[in-house]
Amino acid sequence: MPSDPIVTTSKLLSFVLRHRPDSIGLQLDPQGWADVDELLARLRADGKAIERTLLERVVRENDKQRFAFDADGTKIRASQGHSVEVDLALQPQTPPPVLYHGTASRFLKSILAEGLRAGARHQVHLSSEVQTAMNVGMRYGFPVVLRVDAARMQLAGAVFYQSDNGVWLTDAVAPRYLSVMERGAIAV
Ligand code: HQG
Repeated sequence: MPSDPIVTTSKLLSFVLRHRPDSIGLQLDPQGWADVDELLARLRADGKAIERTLLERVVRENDKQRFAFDADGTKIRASQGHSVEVDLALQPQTPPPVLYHGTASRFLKSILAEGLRAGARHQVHLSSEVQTAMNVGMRYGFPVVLRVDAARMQLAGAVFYQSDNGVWLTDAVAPRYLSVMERGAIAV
């Protein structure tokens, strides 16, 4: 099956804009923005040329809206998921009372003992939708969905942010705020 250029370009941009801008000699500004002209030129110089129209389609049509242009369209950044140091300058927000985290069953024991940790990314990724969490969990194996008591966490002082593409972010989730959702309770 021929690969979808939107998907392959999205993966390339995730690699460069979230994890390894240095791999093409690119520097992100402190908020994670890259100059669009420079990004295209450096990709081209690295043998990974993409057309500007394709870049625009990826920003517009990407299934999770992973990338965003700035107001005048001269800069681009990943909306979340970075491992490089960036300050997305997100404002703290009140989350819905319940959020969800999808994971693989083999991680469950460790998560229930230690809580959710950010790992390589800056923060723990949570969703307001069970289905989205389920899809995230399926990437690593047999999916399990955890219910996160965001209301109680916030009362206890936890700070939540929402990325431009709607992902809820927080530093960590302690085990006492987690419960495993019964499969019967998940309408898929
Ligand atoms: C797990 C994708 C053991 C955690 C997705 C997850 C999402 C633990 C994995 C976004 C743990 C980290 C983020 C602990 C957490 N013990 N395992 N104490 N705490 N974990 O990929 O949340 O396609 O860094 O459950 O759709 O899976 O990239 O995070 O399984 O939105 O745009 O450690 O990435 O979006 O994995 O996914 P990840 P995630 P993109």
